[in-house]
Amino acid sequence: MSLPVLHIGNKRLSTWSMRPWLALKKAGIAFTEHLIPLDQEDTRERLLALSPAATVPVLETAGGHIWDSLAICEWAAEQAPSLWPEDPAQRALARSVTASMHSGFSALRRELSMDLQREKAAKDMSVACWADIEQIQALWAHVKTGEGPFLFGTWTIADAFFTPVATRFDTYAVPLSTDASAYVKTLLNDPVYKEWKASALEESWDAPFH
Ligand SMILES: N[C@@H](CCC(=O)N[C@@H](CS)C(=O)NCC(=O)O)C(=O)O
Repeated sequence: MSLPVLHIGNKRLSTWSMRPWLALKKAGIAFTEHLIPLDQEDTRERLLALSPAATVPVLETAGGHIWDSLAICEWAAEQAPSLWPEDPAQRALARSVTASMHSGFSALRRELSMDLQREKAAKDMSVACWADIEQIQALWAHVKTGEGPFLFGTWTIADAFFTPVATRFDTYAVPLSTDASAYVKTLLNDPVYKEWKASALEESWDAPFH
């Protein structure tokens, strides 16, 4: 059977694509990747050919196409259960913080867009963005077990969802608590993330068409 194909956006920019890419790699699930450049004249048409959501990531499997970063991560966790914590209460908590990231923090997402090629520099931010930054740190402090470097000790999907946040905190030189800084460092020094980043730094970029 042929390998699943993970359709992704530009590695430099696509936070949603990064999450399942990290999860599949961490799970040791073999896949090939296919990049669809974002913001080009034919992007929407190419995305619509993959899913009615017209977004990346999409995982093309023998059983069908799966879209949405969280759905793809859940597919991976069915094969590699260690992508979530083993303890049911911790697993529920991990799903809660992951869902918070998946559906929230819109000011942070809007104002501090991920760009792995951007030169590190602070930026003016709205009150709403500062509130998101505070809330994320509070979330981390609430769940972090202290038993390992990641939120739930070993690496889980929750860490995949916060890795793009860590890149934003780094790129935009956001001042953080000591614990939050240490966690950001852990995420950014992770070898699997570094593999993604190395490709992102090599990407060329065609100007957006609109
Ligand atoms: N909730 C979706 C969001 C996916 C999303 O918004 N992806 C962006 C790229 S990062 C996209 O495909 N945008 C459509 C476009 O650029 O035309 C997920 O988790 O996968």
